[in-house]
Amino acid sequence: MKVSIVMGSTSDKDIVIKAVNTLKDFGVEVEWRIISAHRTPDEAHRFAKGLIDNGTEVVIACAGKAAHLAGVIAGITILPVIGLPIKSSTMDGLDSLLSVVQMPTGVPVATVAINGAENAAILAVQILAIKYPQLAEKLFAFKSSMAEKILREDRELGGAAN
Ligand code: RP5
Repeated sequence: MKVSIVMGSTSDKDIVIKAVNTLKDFGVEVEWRIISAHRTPDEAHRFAKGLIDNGTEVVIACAGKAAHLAGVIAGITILPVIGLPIKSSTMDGLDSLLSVVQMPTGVPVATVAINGAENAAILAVQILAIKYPQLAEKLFAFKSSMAEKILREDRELGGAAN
């Protein structure tokens, strides 16, 4: 089980590392690369064309500003592509979000929230869990622990769960 993460710039790394760590927590093999749709377009094409041969099953593409990386990769590969819009300095990430999510019919990019790196990773795990039962087990445990945490916090607050 393998996820390839690609980001447009080294400046995306502080956000993207959260997706890498979440995937590792689930025991998923991760490859991460810096490839720009604009600055290294040939490499972006080579990367997208080689994904299936290198064993990748899901792609997470992360970029900010005019964030075309996820769309370019989704235009080349048949693998599911999750788009992670990175918050930019000038428009709070709305530019990135719209660039990632507004794909033409026939070329979907499953877009998560601005800077939603953990959710990008969890969505990738959910896709992989269709094929790998051990990941489904981990997701059930993950959901239970989230629920337990909220119930505990509610109890501590003196809420109805008491
Ligand atoms: C995008 O442009 C990158 O994904 C990054 O979020 C944004 C800015 O890149 P830098 O100018 O910081 O390298 O391609």
